[in-house]
Amino acid sequence: MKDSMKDSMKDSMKDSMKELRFNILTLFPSFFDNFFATSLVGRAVKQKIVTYRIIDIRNFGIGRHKKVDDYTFSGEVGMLLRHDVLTNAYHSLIRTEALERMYTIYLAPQGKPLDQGLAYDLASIAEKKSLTLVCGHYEGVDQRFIDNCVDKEVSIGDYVLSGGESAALVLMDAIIRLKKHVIGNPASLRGESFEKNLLKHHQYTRPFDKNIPSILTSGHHKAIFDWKQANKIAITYEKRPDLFKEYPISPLEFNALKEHVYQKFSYQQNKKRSHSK
Ligand code: 6GU
Repeated sequence: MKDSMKDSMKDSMKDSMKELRFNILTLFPSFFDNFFATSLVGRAVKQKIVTYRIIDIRNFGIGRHKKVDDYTFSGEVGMLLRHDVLTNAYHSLIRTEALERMYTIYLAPQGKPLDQGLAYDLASIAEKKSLTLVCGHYEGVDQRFIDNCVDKEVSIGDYVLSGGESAALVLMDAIIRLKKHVIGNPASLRGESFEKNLLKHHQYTRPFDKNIPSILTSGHHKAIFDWKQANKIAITYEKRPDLFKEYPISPLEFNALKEHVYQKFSYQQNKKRSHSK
């Protein structure tokens, strides 16, 4: 192999990291203990596929009382995390982490709503950079910290949380399970909920009884595949019309859906009729 080729391979290997690295800035370090010790994530940590550092913001607090927050200049009730305290906590990472290798996320209601697409985007950024998650508390953080240090603000939904920690758990879970080798069988990532904007189809396991759709035990792979597809579409149509609108339905699938809706409707009508007799 030519030396120049070796060099460019080395460069691209250097560019992508083997493990998924998280830095977490929080006032509640113990919040994360169970998360990193349990289940799929626990195993990934043991195997060093996931590594993490937790920075206790309190350690950077001011004075004898380690004060981390203060009143806003605009006079709202409630306190903000101080800019200098957060910045010092943040810069403590830079001793071991090159700034250009860090991607910083502030978890907050004003952020970009997390969905499976954003989880994939962040998982791909995490192939090259460590993800630093900043968990706010109180009324939020000083805007100067966001302007100077944050690459992206992320929200996990339209509701209010008391702090960013639970949001950070949600975000990390969604990202970690996309990392190679974390899920034993990567085929199980296929056909998941939200793939192509469809929810997952109904599933059954033992014990067997007559309420299990007979196609599923027929051994007829094409028929099972079609049933699953029709079932996903019907479930998405019923439960998440907002997602369904985004799905480019084919004429064949549309007919199957009409049939499904019609059957369900007649089933419900029959039930009503037999009750009223
Ligand atoms: Cl990411 N953080 C906080 N503090 N509240 C939220 C949120 C995040 N997402 C929705 N509400």
